[in-house]
Amino acid sequence: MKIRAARVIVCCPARNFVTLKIETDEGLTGLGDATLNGRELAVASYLKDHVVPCLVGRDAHQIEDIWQYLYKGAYWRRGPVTMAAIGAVDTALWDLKAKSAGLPLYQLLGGKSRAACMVYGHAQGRDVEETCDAVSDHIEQGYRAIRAQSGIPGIEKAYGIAGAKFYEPAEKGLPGETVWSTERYLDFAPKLFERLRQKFGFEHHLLHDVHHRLTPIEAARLGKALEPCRLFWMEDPTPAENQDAFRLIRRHTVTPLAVGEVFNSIHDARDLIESQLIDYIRMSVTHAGGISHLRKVAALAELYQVRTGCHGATDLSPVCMGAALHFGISVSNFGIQEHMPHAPLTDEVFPHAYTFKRGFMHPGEAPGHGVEIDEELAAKYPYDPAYLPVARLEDGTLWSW
Ligand code: KDG
Ligand code: MG
Repeated sequence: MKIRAARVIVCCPARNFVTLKIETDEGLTGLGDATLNGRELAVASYLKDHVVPCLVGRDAHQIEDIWQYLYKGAYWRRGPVTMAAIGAVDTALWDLKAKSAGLPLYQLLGGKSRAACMVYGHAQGRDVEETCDAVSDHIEQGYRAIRAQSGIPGIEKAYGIAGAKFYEPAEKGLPGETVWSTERYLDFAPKLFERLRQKFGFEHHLLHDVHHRLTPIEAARLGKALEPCRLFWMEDPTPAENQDAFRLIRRHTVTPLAVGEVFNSIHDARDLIESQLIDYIRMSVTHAGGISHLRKVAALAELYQVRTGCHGATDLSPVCMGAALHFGISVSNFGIQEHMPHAPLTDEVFPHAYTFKRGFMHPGEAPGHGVEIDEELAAKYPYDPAYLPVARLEDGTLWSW
């Protein structure tokens, strides 16, 4: 099965996506997601200008060799742009291999380890009571696990609170600015979860994303304060470039920790996993070099009882979600999968076999990863530049968004 051609499709059906389509001499096509929010064209160029010319003519079955060729062969290793590009090739090749075998991808990954993947939804509100309503709405939809984010008194545009129904942090034009106050947040967050537990009890899992904004000692304080609320996880409490920060956080709290949505290599996660400083690893198929590399991360994590909790925000395309669900249903140490439903237009452009039912998702039984692209429809929605916002402290200091 030789690679005949490969094309990069950039489109904006409700938001920007970069998709790689590989075609074989047997007439099969495979898809990979290469979307890097706010930096889409960098990956598109990396693929178009540097990767596609090296793919044509290769045996599409040689997934591991092609991965190593693109990784080691480039000399310049790692980084979000490189790894998203390699991830798209890898995902498209797994899609092709499974299609050529006539099997859903999870069968090639060892078969099912569970009936379906538990997912968590996003409940958000402008204040505590609106967030309570959103949690209640998710419970009605059958979610077993819910991430809760709320507007914070005195903070304009708090992280995780979108005006629209379909959460989308990237905005048209130059990066928007938001204001952050750690003091106001730390005062507020425990009250939010106390209220949620008081109202809904302990039947459902509650999750929370700190989005890289605290210092290690502040994160330790928050984790400790949230212990009575028994969170499923506290996500990205500090920026994870400093992995030692997690030693300090761990010394003070038993609130489970989830990290890794901005990681792109097993080397980013190795110390955190081997030193048992985290409980969930959140790397995605798209940003972490595809299914092949993510399986290696999961295998390392399995040794330490660290479970997966793949990033699944709307900026990861349905192609990523399809691949993530095949990965999730097959891997032994699956923990949970993030689920932010895409806008209906996104779903129309990317028809897919995966389904959601009462808090669980299933990848479906279609051969491959089960996600396709309607190119004619996609062409009606050309790339529309958008940036993620930045955050500043109240005195103007630039902070982690
Ligand atoms: O593009 C950035 C988003 O994917 C990110 O802000 C979402 O933190 C996020 C999450 O946990 O889904
Ligand atoms: Mg996050």
